[in-house]
Amino acid sequence: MSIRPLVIIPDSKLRLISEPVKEITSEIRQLAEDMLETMYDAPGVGLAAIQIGVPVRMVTMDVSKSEEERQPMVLINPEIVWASEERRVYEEGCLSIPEYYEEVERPDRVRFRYMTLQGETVEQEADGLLATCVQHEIDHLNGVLFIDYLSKLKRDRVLTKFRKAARREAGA
Ligand code: K1U
Ligand code: ZN
Repeated sequence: MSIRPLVIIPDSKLRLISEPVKEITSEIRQLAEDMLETMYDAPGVGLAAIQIGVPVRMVTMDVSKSEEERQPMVLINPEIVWASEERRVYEEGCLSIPEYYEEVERPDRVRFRYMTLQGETVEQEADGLLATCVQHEIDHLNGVLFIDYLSKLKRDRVLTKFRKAARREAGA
């Protein structure tokens, strides 16, 4: 297992459409382990493979409370199959946009389908943080970031800040 470096905006990899996983190989199992380790280390409640630079449709999540036992989830080729009309606002963060949090409105409840590492297809309904998180992670697989839901003014402000930081780091 290893902790992999996180891809940070404005890296263009974050805008890629990730490819479906065709077969569950030892590389895919290794990737899942590394994603979980990287997510717990960050710490975060979710991670998409592209956030460690791998453009495949894989997500890890754990929305258990800190005092509870860990509940790691590995989602292969996840998709939203139903979303409620009712919407709710949640303050979101993103490991690819460190220390920036903003309110985003999304469907309140969703039903999602995915394959497990054992090759089983699962359908599950979610509300609360799990619903928000799975939508945020599936967006990553389609090159969408939560800042895309904000006003142009807010998005440009955060992009400018991270572009400047990237330039400073490249020059250092
Ligand atoms: O995909 C990511 O960038 C991970 C992101 C997921 C997410 C969080 C909140 C709302 C929607 C999606 C994070 O995990 S950001 C970090 C975070 O929220 C957190 C960190 C430690 C403890 C609890 C939450
Ligand atoms: Zn994110």
